[in-house]
Parts: sequence; C-alpha cells; structure tokens
Amino acid sequence: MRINRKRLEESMEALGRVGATAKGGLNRVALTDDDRRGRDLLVEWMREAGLSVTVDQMGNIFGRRAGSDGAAPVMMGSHADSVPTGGRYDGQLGVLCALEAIRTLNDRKAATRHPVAMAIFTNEEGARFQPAMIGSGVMSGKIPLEDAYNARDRDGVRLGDELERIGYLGSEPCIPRPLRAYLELHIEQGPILEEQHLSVGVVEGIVAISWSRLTLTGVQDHAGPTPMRIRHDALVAAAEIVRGVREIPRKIGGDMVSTVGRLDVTPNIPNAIPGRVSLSVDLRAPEEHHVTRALGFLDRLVKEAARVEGVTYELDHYWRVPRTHFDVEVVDTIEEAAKGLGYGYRRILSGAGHDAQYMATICPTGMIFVPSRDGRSHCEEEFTPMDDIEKGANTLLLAASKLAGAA
Ligand code: HGY
Ligand code: MN
Ligand code: MN
Repeated sequence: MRINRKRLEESMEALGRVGATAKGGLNRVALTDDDRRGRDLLVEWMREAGLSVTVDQMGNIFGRRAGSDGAAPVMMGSHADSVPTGGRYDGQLGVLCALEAIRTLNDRKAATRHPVAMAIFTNEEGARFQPAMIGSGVMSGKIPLEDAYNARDRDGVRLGDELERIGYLGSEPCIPRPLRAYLELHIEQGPILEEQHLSVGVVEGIVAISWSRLTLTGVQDHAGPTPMRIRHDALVAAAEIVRGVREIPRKIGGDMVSTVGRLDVTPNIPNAIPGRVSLSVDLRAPEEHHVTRALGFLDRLVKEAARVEGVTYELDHYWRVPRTHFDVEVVDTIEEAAKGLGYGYRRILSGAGHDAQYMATICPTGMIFVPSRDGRSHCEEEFTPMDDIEKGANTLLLAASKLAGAA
C-alpha cells in the first residue's frame, strides 16, 4: 500500500493557492479570511473522503473514518495556518499527508480495527494570537478555553470573535479524548536531514520552549531640544536587552537558542525619543533546566538595562512548554515503517514546537520529519522535494495503519 503521489501533489498545489504570496510562499494567518478559505477546502475534501467531520469550541477540525470496533482512533494531523510570508509546507503538508493516507486506505477499502482520524489544529503558529499551538493547548487541557478566546491580535481583535466571524466556532467540547495514538508529519525546518541525505526523520521529542513579553517605559520627548543627560530612552534599553538575549545561549551552552522576533516602538517616528518599546523573547533548549537558567539571566539582564537607562518595565514569562519525549512504541513503529520501506532515515529531535507537543500529554504520540531545503522555514523559500514528501507520507500511512490494526 503506497500513497498516490500525483493526488497529493495536486492537493498541495490547490491548497497552496489559498493565501499564496507572489514569491511562492504562503500568507494564511490564523482566523483570517484566507484561513477560512483553506479550512473550507479541507472540510470539502474530508467529506469527499467519506469522513464524518466535526469542529470543536476552538475551531479544531476533526475527520473520522470508521474502524471495525469502537476502539480509540489513531489520529494524524497538523495545522493549516501559516506565519505571515511563510512557506507552503509548514503545517499544511502534515494535514495533506494525513488526508492522503486516508484517501489511500479508502482506495484499498482497507479495514482497520481502530477508527482512523485526522485533525487540523487552530492557530498553531502563534503569529497572530499568542501563544502558539493554542488549539491543541486547549484540547490537551493546558490552556483554559476562556484565556484562548480572550487572546487578542495586535489590533485588539479577540480570537473568540474571529472564530465566530469565520464560522468555525464549533460546539464540540475542546477536551482530551481517548486516542490510540497521534501522528504528525512535518517538515524538519532545520538542516540535518538534507545534510545527511536522508528522507525521513523519526522524531524522538521536542525541545522545551519559553515565550516572554517585555514592555519598557521611558520618557517620550522631543528628539531635538532634549539634552542627552536627561533622556530615558526605552529603545536604548531595548537595544541593550536584544544584545543580551543573543548572548544567553553562549552563557548557558548546550543547544540553547534565543530570539527577539518582535519589537514595537512608540511613537516610532524620527523626531521623538521612544517612550515605550514592547518586544518578544523566545528561548528554547533540549534541556528543561537550561531554559529555567536562561530565564534567570533574562530577568537580571532586563533589570540592569532598565536601571541604567532609568526606564521601568513589565516582564511576563507567559508561555512555557516542557521538553517533550514521544512515546517509545509509536517512535519505534515509525522507525520500523521507514526501515521496512527502505528509506534513509535517522532519529532526530525537533527544535520547533508542534501540536504534537501538547498531544503527547494526552496520548501516545510521534512525529515524522521530511527534509527542508537549506534548513529554511518560516520564510517563502521553504521547500521540500516531492520524492522526500512521498517517502514521508508512505511512512505515515504505514505507521498509522499498523497502529490502527489494519487487516
Ligand atoms: O514556534 C514554533 O516552533 C512553531 O512554528 N509554532
Ligand atoms: Mn508547523
Ligand atoms: Mn511554524
């Protein structure tokens, strides 16, 4: 049993046109009209594949293919939202490979003991609404539903209102359900598989992640007459902090990474001293205690930079996802599938967060990676060769069929 490469490629093309950028990337940010169009297309395809489709309170979309007994389903999935000017593979590839696996089971009229399901999780990217992985975060009981509904984008728009506006505020309770396993295919978003000329990554786990938001308040003033000696410039303090955040991985060691990805300046004009700056800090490491130590460094760094410049600050470490270890049996099943298919593979750790990180807290979970050209992602250059996608999708199909007890 192998997936239908041409059909998968056609689905990738069609879905990739929804929110496509001129440079071949994707701009399909969560709960926008393009996200709705993408969701509508996927729901149409899921229904055509004979799945019973439900939408839960967080707009997570589920499709279910009946099994021969009432056992807990084997679920495959990922997300369909992208970062702004992102790529056409992050998330949507996992959703389409899940659909293609189900379509292939249908082609073969394959009976499975466990039902086979697929999932499309809301706002995995955390680009518009923070934090990331919010749909699976609520479903796994880690993020309260009301907190998710009250998340606001930079224009102050509420997530709950947007779900309603695009018609995906479902009634199904967004709660943990019994699952035999959850499998997610995803692009690696790093350079390892390509460097080692391998097609499949058998993912053993995901790094620990922490997101903080910092607001620095100085004294907004005129850029001309205000003497340097009396300035309290929020952007100068922020600059010190950005440099310091970059230094944290060198101080901590290991494979820690740190990023200031967002920085907003007020009033952000040439002739006013910045009165307020808000910025994001993303810290990740394979070792949980490294993230904890890094947050201690960050606290001290911010306190000192604010003191020197005479500004005040609010620092909120608002999101933390622990280091994730995937289920041994599921990881082994994925490895056996890749080995049995004769594909070049290796075990690998994910540096990116995924819905599988939350799903791993409620059911046996594993992931399959396919290579990213030049390791690039969260950019329009994101690309994965179709040969590798086909191998990843066949590995997913085989592992899911095995776990579902295909006849
Ligand atoms: O942040 C992440 O790692 C994922 O892309 N949401
Ligand atoms: Mn993703
Ligand atoms: Mn992503």
